[in-house]
Amino acid sequence: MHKRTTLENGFEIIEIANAVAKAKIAPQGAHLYDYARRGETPLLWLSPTARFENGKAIRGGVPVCWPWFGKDRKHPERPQHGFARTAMWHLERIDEPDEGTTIVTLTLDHTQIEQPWFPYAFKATLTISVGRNLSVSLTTENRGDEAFEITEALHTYFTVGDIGNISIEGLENVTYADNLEGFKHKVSDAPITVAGEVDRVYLDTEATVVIRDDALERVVTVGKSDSRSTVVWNPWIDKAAAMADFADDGYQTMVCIETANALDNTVTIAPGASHTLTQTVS
Ligand code: TA6
Repeated sequence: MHKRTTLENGFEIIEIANAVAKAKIAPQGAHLYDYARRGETPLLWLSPTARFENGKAIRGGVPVCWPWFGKDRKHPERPQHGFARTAMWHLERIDEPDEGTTIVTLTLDHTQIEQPWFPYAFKATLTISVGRNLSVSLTTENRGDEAFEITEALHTYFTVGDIGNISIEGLENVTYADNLEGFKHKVSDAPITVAGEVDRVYLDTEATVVIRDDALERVVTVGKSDSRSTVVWNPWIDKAAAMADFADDGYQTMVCIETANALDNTVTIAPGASHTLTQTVS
């Protein structure tokens, strides 16, 4: 089952429900912002103060950072994390191959959006598979006659029971750029625990990440393909308080594990070629 709704302010949402799970997606940004298996605590975190307004990225779920990740240091005037997450994507199709699987496909191409930053012929496709597991794929096609370079992230916000009671495994001994210290490179041989602001881009890693959530008594596995970077972020107290759409205490029940190609891990796409980044959560 799926239903399209327009909120009073004109913001569109798509609600998905099948035998095993439910989800909500905004065509703006192809933004999956709610997913839960039936009867379970939602997998994705959504700020209670998130805004559902045209032109504003929803604070939570899976923002699509594309065709660049983060701040563009060469062009500081550009929107952070690219323009895809506030663009209106086209709902291409919804397939229900079986009673427990719903596949939603949305597209954004260069003819659908006026923007001065990425002067190429492109088509981006986001495919969301809602079932017992959640899979999100972002495909970039180069439809022009010159190569272009992107960075990207599926900037996924995960719900946790208590940020002080989780450990994140899989990135031990992987070099990361610490955004809290000018992207200085560091490494640790221990699972990640969070007791303050964390903002790290782990580089040159294809590793599966596991969030061990003792409070919710669950283990969330984040697998990926064609992704060389994994971003781990928690804003902690001050940064959470500084964001109007991020509930002040929201940092206590979320962590971002982002499947990405970021910083040094850029992706060059030749004319006529395509590249697909996939995050699979179970
Ligand atoms: O992914 C981590 C990060 O780059 C942080 O530095 C922080 O800026 C976060 O993304 C959220 O960015 P946003 O533009 O969504 O507020």
